[in-house]
Amino acid sequence: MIRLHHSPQTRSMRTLWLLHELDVPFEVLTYPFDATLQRPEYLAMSPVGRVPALEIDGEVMFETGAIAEYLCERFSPDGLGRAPGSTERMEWLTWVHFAETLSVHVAALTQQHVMLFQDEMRSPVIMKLEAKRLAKCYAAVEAKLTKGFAERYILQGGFSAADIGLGQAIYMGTHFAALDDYPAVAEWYARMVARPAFIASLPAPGQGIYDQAFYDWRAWQ
Ligand SMILES: N[C@@H](CCC(=O)N[C@@H](CS)C(=O)NCC(=O)O)C(=O)O
Repeated sequence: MIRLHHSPQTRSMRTLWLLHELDVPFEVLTYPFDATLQRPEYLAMSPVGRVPALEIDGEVMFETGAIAEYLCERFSPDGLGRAPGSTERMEWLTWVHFAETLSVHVAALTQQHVMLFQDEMRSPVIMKLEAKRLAKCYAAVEAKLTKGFAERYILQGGFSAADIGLGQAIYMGTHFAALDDYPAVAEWYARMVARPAFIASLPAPGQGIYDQAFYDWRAWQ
């Protein structure tokens, strides 16, 4: 039995998208993105109250990167995963986990723009800095996608969990930094968000944490 503990439009969407792509049976428990995640019963699964948590075969995992590694090893070692010893293994691990480097900037921007209820706590300086650091991550993905061969996916060998991790992180990132200066990323991203499994992982109307398509630090200057 696989059960995903999920809050819409958060990192748990990355695991939800992966589960849909893996086409394995699973259920989803959806939580509001609030103090519900600090209840003892949730903390018993995720010790600092973060989403996702994943119940699988009587055990519980947290951390999207670890979950991606484990699920791919189990269900798609040479499809969405790259098995130990395979030529793309090192690259796969690198880019699966690079999603988290993007996500820390998205999390800081989400806190600044969306989660702080007192305007005096917001800092346009932090907003600008984090948006620029996020765009620097886009530049790294742009360089990867244009690295000497016409890649359709993050890895030359084809669509993998690296596309899912980065696609979800960039989906969140587009709320704060546009893809206009990154044409290869924009072209790849358009294909990622057209995938049925991505669409199936989107929040139901009114359920996400963002009520704007784009949050501009300049609005707070
Ligand atoms: N590195 C963790 C980060 C998980 C994480 O921080 N999730 C956020 C949602 S995107 C969360 O649950 N935040 C709640 C909080 O900060 O209290 C992962 O990749 O799973």
